[in-house]
Amino acid sequence: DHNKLALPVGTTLDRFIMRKQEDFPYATGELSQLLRDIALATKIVNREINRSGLIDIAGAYGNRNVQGEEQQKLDVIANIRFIRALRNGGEVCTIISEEDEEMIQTGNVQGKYVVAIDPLDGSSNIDVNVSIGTIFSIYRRVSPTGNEGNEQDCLQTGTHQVAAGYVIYGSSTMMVYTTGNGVNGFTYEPSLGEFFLSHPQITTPKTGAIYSLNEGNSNEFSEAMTAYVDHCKQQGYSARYIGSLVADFHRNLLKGGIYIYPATKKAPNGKLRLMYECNALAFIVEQAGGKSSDGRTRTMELEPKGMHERCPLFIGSTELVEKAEEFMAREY
Ligand code: AHM
Ligand code: MG
Repeated sequence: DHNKLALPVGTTLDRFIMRKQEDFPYATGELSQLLRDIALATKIVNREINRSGLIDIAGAYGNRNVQGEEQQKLDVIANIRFIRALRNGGEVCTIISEEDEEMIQTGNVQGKYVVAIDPLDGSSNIDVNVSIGTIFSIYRRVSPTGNEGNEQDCLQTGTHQVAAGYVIYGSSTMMVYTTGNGVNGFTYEPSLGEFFLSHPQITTPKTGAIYSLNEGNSNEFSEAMTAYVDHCKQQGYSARYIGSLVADFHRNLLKGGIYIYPATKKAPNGKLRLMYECNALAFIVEQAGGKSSDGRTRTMELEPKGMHERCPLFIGSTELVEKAEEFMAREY
C-alpha cells in the first residue's frame, strides 16, 4: 500500500498534501485545498515579516502605501492576508480570529470548514526581531451548509479538530501541522518559494529538562505552582522562555520540556486563548506523543464557552506534564 509509505525528506508541501489526500479514498480534496490556502497566506505573511525592519526606514521618508494609508501593523496585515486567502479558497464558511471580536463570515455558505486562527502571535516580539508565529485549528462545521456558520460551529471542543498547525517565523520559517495522523514539519526555502518536508513524523521526547514559563509572575502563582517551579529547579532543569508561544512550544516539542502559562491571582484563567492558541498546540503535541492540560483537564476536552476564552496551559513532554499535574492536584 504505497500511500502509507513515509514520504521522503525534501518532498514539497503541496505534493505531501496531495499524497496524504490519497490515503483517504473518499476525500473530496477540500481540506487539502484549505491547507494549501493557509500555506499560501503564510508565504505572503512571511514576506511582510522579513521586510518589517525596513518599514520604519521607509516610514522615515514619509512613505505611504498606494492607497495613501499609513503602513498598518503586521498583526493586522497578517489577519487580512489569512482571511483573504480563506475567503478566496472557498472551503471555509466562518473564521474566529484573535484580531476580531466577532466571528468572520466569509460568504462561502457552502464551505464545510471553520477555522480558528491567531494570525500573528507574540507580536510584541516583532519590533525586536524575535521569532513570532501563526497558530490555526480547523473544524468541520456542524450546521448544514447553505447558511453562515454559527456559534455552535465555532465553539467545538478541541477533540473535534480535523487539522491544526503553526508557522514559526524564526531563523528559518517552518510550518508544522497534523491532520490526526502524526505531525510533520516543513521548512521554507525563500528563493524557491516552497515549503519542503524537513521534519517527518515528529515525536516529542517522553521527558525533558527544560521548563518554560514567565517566572516574573511568580508572586501571583498558587502554592502548588510555586512548588512545581521549585521542583524544576531541584531537578536542575534549564529555564527557557522566549515569550513567543510558538517558538517556546516548537523548541520544547523537538528537545523535550514543558511550557506553562498558569492561572495567576490576577488572571485566574491564565492568558492564552483556548480556541486559537491552546487547542491547536494540544492536538499537535498529542499527535507527537506529548500531553496538554489546564493542570487538571485535558486541553482538548475543555468545553469552550466563548470564542476568546482563556485557559491555563501545561504542555509538552508527557512525564513533565504529568508531574506538574501531580503538583497541581495537591492541596496546600
Ligand atoms: P499575544 O497573543 O497578545 O501575542 O500574547 C500571547 C503571547 C504568547 O506568544 C506568549 O507565550 C505569551 O503571550 C507571553 O506572555 P507573558 O509576556 O505574560 O509571559
Ligand atoms: Mg496570541
